[in-house]
Amino acid sequence: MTRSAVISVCGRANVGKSTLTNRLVGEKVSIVSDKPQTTRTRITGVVTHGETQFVLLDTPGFHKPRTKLGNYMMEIISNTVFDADCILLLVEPVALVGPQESELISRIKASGLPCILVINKIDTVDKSRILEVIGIYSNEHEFDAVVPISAERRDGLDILLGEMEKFASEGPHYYPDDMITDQPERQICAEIVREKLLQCLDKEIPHGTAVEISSFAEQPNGNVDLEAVIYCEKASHKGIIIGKNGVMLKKIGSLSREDIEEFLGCKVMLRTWVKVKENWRNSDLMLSNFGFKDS
Ligand SMILES: Nc1nc2c(ncn2[C@@H]2O[C@H](COP(=O)(O)OP(=O)(O)OP(=O)(O)O)[C@@H](O)[C@H]2O)c(=O)[nH]1
Ligand SMILES: [Mg+2]
Repeated sequence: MTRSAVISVCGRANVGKSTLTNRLVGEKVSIVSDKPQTTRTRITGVVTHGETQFVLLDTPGFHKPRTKLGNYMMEIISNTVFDADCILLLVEPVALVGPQESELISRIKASGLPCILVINKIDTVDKSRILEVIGIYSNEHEFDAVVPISAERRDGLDILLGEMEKFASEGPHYYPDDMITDQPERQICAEIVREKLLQCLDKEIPHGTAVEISSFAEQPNGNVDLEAVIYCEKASHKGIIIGKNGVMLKKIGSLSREDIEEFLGCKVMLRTWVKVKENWRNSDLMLSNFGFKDS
């Protein structure tokens, strides 16, 4: 008999939700960066272990929105996190319940859903600190389990999977067993380019970018020709993204190409363009054109 569970992953920005999702899936389905608000929508990662299939729902970081894009991201959290069999609340290994965690915990209580507290990044602190964190969070809510992990180093993930297994129930798998995500290839390629923008650029610039794959053409020899359009919010940002003599765009392009080749498993020719769309993060029309539609 097969078993399955839908597990949502929530927490403040930058806490490691996407890193954990990728580690559990065993492949990269969600982009990661050291900047907050990297994930903008719900990303599904599928993990099948023998009889059991977990459908992981990675979500944007919980924050106070300042743009319509931010509002969309918060709606995704509300619509995704509480539509699961079990919630993973990821927190930093800090003995302080911040406003984001407080708000999430009160919504978790209201939902009545099971919740596992996952303390991430334990590689950055000593053991005594972890006990303090467990103590402080246990005062806030009766979690179904508390699991300290290091997503980056894969520490504690088997224990976490064991706890998640308790919330699986008998029933058919939602996805084919060899599937790891429901995102189309084009979207993953666009996200890879956005990851490189986040890696290479500072301050507000990467947060104001969106990437669209305008052409995805498989060649007779099996290689793929791609065209990516990078949208940014200001002409001055466009100049920075392109860089002196085009050096920055070249770097972003070649880092993206390497990862896309690995993902698609073939040679890739990637052409990139940069266009300005002022204030797109506050335009309903542009947001919906970029696929930020609530469903
Ligand atoms: N030291 C350490 N760093 C980690 C660990 N897990 C994630 N990180 C780092 O934390 C940063 C944020 O990781 P993400 O996975 O993008 O975090 P996120 O919660 O998905 O962030 P948003 O999508 O912006 O909400 C990256 O620089 C990761 O490399 C960990 O276990 N240990
Ligand atoms: Mg993320």
